Amino acid sequence: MVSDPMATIAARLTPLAPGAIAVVAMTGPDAQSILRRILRHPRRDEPISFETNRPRLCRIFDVDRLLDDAVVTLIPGARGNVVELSTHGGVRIVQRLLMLLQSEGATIVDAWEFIRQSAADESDPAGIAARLTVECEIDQALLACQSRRLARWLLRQRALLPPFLEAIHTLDTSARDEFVARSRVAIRLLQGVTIALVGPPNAGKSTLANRLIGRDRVLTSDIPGTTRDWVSETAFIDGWPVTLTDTAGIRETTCSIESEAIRRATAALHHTDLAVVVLDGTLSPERRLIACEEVFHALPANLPRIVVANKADVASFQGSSDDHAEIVLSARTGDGISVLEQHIVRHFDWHLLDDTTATAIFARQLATIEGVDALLST
Ligand SMILES: Nc1nc2c(ncn2[C@@H]2O[C@H](COP(=O)(O)OP(=O)(O)OP(=O)(O)O)[C@@H](O)[C@H]2O)c(=O)[nH]1
Ligand SMILES: [Mg+2]
Repeated sequence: MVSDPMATIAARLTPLAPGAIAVVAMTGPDAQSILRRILRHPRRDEPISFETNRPRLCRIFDVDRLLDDAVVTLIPGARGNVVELSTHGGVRIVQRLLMLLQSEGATIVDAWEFIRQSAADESDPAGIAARLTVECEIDQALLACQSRRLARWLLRQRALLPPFLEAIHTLDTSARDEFVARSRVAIRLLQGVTIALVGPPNAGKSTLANRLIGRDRVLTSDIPGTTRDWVSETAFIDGWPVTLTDTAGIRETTCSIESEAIRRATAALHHTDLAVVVLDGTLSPERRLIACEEVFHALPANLPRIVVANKADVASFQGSSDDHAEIVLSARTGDGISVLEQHIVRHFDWHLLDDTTATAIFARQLATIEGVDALLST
C-alpha cells in the first residue's frame, strides 16, 4: 500500500454496483491541480472556485469528452483537502473516472486504505487511524450483515468500541477478561455459526428447518427418507443469523442413494458448531431412546448437541422421559420454538452481546490486550 505523503491517492468509497450516486474521493498534493484539469463549470467556460464544505455542481471532462455531471465538495483532511466527487452511480462511469484520475497522476487505493491515510493526523497518528480502522472494520461487517438485530448491534458497536479500545489500559483485569470473553462470542458469531438438524427419518427435521428459516424452504412429507442431500439456508435464532443445515434422516438402509445421503449428512457435521437432534415425540420413550442413541453414534464425538422431542401438538405425543430430550416442541404449531432458540442463545453465549457494552468483532481489535492470544486459542 502507498503511504507516501507526497502521493495523491483516490478511491471509490461506494460499492461498484448500479445506484443513484457513487462517491469517489481524492486527496494529496496534486488533488487541486487534477481538479482544475478535469472539471468545468456546468454552464460557462470559466474556472470553478471552491470553498471547503461547499458542494459545487461541476462537469467532469476526459480531455474534451464529457464524462458525467458531479457534485464536488472539498473537505479539510490531514493530508490537505479531501475532494469528494459524487457522480451518477453507473459502474462504467465510476470506472472511467478512476481511470481518468489515474491517468492524471493519482494512485488508486481501496476505500479502507484511503480513509486510513487521509485521517493520518500528524499530531496523533496512531489515535485517529486506529479509531477509523475499527470503524471501517465494523462497516465491513455491516456490509455482510444478514440480520436486523446484528446490524443494530454493530451500529451500536461503531459508537461504543473505538473509545473503549482507547481506554482499555485503564480497565482492571476482571473488566478486561469480561471484554475478551464477550468479544470471543461476537468474533465467532461474525465468522459464521452453523447448526445442523439431525435425527431419524420422519422426526420433523425439515418442518423444524422451515419454521426456523421462516418460509417453506425444504420439502417435508410423511414418507421417511424425504430429505436426501443436505440443504443449508440462513436462519435467525432470536434474531442472530446462523447457517442452518437440514440433513437426511439417519437409519440403517439398503437403498444406495439414501445411504449416500446419510454419509453426506454425517460428513457435513464435521463443519458444524452445534447439532439439534430432532426426535419424533409420538414414538414410545423406549423407541425414541434407541433412535437417539443411533443418531448420537453417527455424530462426531465432540460435537455439542441439543435434543428435542417434536410433534408435541398431537394426542399420541409420548411426553419426555429418559431419552436425553431437553426440549419439547411442535415444529408444526411453533410451540416451544422460542425455548429452543433460548437454549441455542445460551449455548453460544449470545446473551452477552447487548447494545450497551463495547465488544470487539475481530480478533485484531483485541491485539493490544496482553495475553489475549492465549485466551483466544482456548
Ligand atoms: N403433528 C405434527 N406433525 C409434524 C410435526 N413436525 C413434522 N410433522 C410431520 O411429520 C412428517 C415428517 O416431517 P419432515 O419434516 O418431513 O420430517 P424429516 O425429519 O425431515 O424426515 P426425513 O427427511 O424423511 O428424514 C410430516 O408429515 C410432517 O408434517 C409436528 O410438530 N407435529
Ligand atoms: Mg427431511
